[in-house]
Amino acid sequence: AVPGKTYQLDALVVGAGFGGIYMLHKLRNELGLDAVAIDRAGGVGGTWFWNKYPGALSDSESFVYQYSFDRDLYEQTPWNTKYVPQAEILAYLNGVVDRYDLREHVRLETGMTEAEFDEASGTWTVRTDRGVTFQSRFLVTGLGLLSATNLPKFPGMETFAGRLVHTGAWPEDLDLAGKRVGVIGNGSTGNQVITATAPVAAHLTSFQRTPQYSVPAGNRQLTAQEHRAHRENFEANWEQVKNSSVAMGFEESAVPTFSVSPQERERIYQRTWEEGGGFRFMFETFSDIATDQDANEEAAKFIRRKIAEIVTDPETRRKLTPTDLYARRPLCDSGFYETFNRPNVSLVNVKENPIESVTEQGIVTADGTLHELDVLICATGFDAVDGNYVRVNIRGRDGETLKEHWADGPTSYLGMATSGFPNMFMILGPNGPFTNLPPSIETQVEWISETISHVLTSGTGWIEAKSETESDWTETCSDIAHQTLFPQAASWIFGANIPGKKRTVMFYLGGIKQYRSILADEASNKYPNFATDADILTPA
Ligand code: NA7
Repeated sequence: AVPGKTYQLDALVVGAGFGGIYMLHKLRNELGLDAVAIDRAGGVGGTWFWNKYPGALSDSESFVYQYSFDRDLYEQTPWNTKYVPQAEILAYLNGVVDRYDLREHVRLETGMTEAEFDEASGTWTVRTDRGVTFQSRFLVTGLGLLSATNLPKFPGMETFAGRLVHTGAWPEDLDLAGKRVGVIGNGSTGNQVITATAPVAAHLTSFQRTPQYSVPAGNRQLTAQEHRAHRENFEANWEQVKNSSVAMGFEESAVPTFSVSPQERERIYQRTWEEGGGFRFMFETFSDIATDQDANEEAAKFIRRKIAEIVTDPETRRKLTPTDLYARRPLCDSGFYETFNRPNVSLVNVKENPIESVTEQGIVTADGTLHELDVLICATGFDAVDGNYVRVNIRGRDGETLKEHWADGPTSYLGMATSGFPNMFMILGPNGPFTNLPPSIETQVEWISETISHVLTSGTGWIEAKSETESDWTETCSDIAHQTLFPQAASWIFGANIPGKKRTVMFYLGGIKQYRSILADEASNKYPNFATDADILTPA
């Protein structure tokens, strides 16, 4: 691509992760469109390109953490562990790019800076930080749900003489062996990076604001028999996934917590604890952990008892034990609580003893202690879901930016379309399904592809979600979310992790089965909730 030049396309895909790669394949190889993908990263893979921190692992089980659209690809994927480490997922995605001859159609180190829709020509103009401009009829964004990094601001941070890194932009040259390492954050990422780093670091200090509930992941080699069964049961397994709620490859429980005896309850928790899996513990044990306060507390108590059994030092145990609801994104680990029994690991509760400043040598806490560090790792999460959308200027039909459109919180129809932004489709946009992501990504990409095909064949110039439909969908998502306990816990799922960010509902918690059926209805009824250019431009 030549800087200063404008390229004409049928479709531009922004982002080359799980979503963008499949989208590009659909647009080019199935619809035969002139389509290109751009990505700000130096390689394809999205999340799995950026998050190269030690211990990075998908905690959806490997047999469902893949594409399902190509059975041969599935047969050939050599994953033999229950969960897949980052490097293997990245290699897989690179393999997919080559398998479908997509590499020459991906422009790397090319970030979208601005996009603007022109009503007269019915095209998007997308400018990039490379000076290259694209003009395209369709714009599909797969900017990443968890991609815009959140870096906390502590006084003096810029004076730190060691390495300061965020897990979501991990430098490949960083060796933690023998280093004094500090980790701020203990969500899914912090949990993994702490557990993997403690055995190699000279000393690790974990700075925790809110203790978390975590259960064992139970990662292990799959037996040859399991591996074969996943392949032989391909159709049945994916059918199950697509007709479930969280798309994790197991049947969600229909049994309420207090419908069984205390002994039976304990047996079910214990069985799942031994098998492993955060989503399994929350959704496969009992049906009401995420919706009923008492059921939630019962599950939380079990995990607290486990923490008490694992952690030997009483003060450390106290700091590690959560007392609030078990209603954030469920975590699982490979020995997280055990890590705090190591002599080279210490724990600071930053609610009790806040970080006052960062100096050349390390972190100073309120009690006056200087925690000397060679490396400071921020596992502090992301400006999730809409973060990457409001960091660039995306200007729709009326000149309104998406940021302005979302001033009261991000909205969409189906997590993919938003009114005033014609022929633009988001993969994992706000108010999409909350699931194991590859099945939802596939669902969305396939629907977007079908919708683009509909626009191409229907004689329409462009379509966009109707404004009232968008309001209804937002309300639906909010109603469903408020039937659960999730909104009561401060987490990224509701935008509660970013200082100053408005707390809103950002997911459709109705499950993938229901979601897929709504999508199918929309398409088979010829898009009743979308308006066309003719509807909008022709005066009544
Ligand atoms: P999360 O889940 O948002 O966790 C971020 C962690 O960082 C969490 O422990 C936060 O504490 C902590 N944090 C954030 N800002 C600060 C400040 N300023 N001071 C101290 N501690 C802070 O991000 P992850 O990367 O772990 O996981 C995101 C998703 O990626 C995950 O759910 C998976 O789906 C994959 P808090 O709990 O807010 O008190």
